[in-house]
Amino acid sequence: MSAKLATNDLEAFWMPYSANREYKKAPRLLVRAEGMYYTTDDGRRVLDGTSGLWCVNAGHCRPKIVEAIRKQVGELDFAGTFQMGHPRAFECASQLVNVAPPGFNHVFFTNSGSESVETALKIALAYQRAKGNASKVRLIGRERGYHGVNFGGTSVGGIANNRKWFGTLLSGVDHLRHTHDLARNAFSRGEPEHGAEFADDLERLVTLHDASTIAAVIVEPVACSTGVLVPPIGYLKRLAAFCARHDILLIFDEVITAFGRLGTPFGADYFGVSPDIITTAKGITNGTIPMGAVFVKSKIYDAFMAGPEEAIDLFHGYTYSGHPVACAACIATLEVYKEEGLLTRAAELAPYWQDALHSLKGLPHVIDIRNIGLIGAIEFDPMPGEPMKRAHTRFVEAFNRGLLVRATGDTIALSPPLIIEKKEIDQLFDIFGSVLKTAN
Ligand code: PXG
Repeated sequence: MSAKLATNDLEAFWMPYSANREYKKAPRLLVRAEGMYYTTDDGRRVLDGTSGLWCVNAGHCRPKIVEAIRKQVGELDFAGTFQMGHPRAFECASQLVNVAPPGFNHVFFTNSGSESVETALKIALAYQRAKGNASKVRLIGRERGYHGVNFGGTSVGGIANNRKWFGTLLSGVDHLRHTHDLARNAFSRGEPEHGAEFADDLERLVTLHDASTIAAVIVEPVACSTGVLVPPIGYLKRLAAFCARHDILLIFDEVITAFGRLGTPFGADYFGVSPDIITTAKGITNGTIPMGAVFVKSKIYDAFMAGPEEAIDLFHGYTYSGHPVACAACIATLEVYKEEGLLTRAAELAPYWQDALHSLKGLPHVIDIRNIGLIGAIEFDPMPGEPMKRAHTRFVEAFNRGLLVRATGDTIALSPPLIIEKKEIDQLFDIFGSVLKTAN
């Protein structure tokens, strides 16, 4: 029998991606949120420098979204979408297609970024088979990539800590080299100048495995979880051209870059590259209700529509694919994005953001600063023998001084809600600058 715990006991909740024992000794608890700020359990206001976890793009507790959720859950709480339907799912998919890059006419709903990735990988494999390319079964990811935590995403992912505990993972997966090149690109503003040729690493993998065995390549346009690696100028175009030449599908994992983070609706728009499949989640509902969506072009959707009309075309889906409450949240979120011009607002703020961020150059232990759109990263030299500690101590200290940042490895990542004002950008860097001056 399990022990009876008081409801304020912290033991029962095994927190994800957390140092549970350390956290539970000195918990950081958030109890309310509005706009750019959280409120802690001891009544302090904390500026949200991370949009929650890269998801609250329009700021917290936006009344229009909250109201749409309230209304929907009281009207149609659940209806499945397997051989059934409800109007919100169709409306939501159409609205999403309207903001997606040209050609992405179809949407498959999931409940998270991880599920979007699994879905995209399975669609890629099934597409190749449907087209008669049954030998195209390999999947290519990239070192330092993050594609969620399920088995497919973990397999194509390239962050060692996320992989090494979990056995052999999927077979038939290989990885491109990563694009981080501190020696040539440190303190780049925006896209780094050097490294388009890293895309040629795909040629090595094609030579090794043969294109006839490769179904798809998956990359994040900007690799955020690993510490914000901005693609070198020309890199993504080169990768896309190579994929097209070899009939390899290109999947952009836009779980973070979709919905305005770079100053364009999608990352594909920003880089002027048209992949075949795009995965999304997070900002799709402004973080309010779990949801993900995989966007595909008609050539992919149509390939599944060639069999008998009464046959199921894709043997895949989740109980909650197109959940009515998530769809209502998404529709309201897209309205807020549109009304306030949030899908392009980061472009206006980016120069100010960039200058403010790069003013931290020269502070103790800072070895690189990277940025694109409303994303920033500050990399520190690691403490000898204690990887990740340098960023973690700065994250804790920033929180104590009223700022939420995200520590990943020896890097601090910043990604504030897209509603941020210049005075809040100043506030963010004032606090963080003071932390960097005093932390060890
Ligand atoms: N792909 C990408 C590119 C992501 O960034 C996922 C897939 C998985 O999404 P879900 O919804 O299953 O978590 C992500 C998630 C961080 C951080 O601090 C990043 C993510 C999640 C939590 C923290 O960098 N990215």
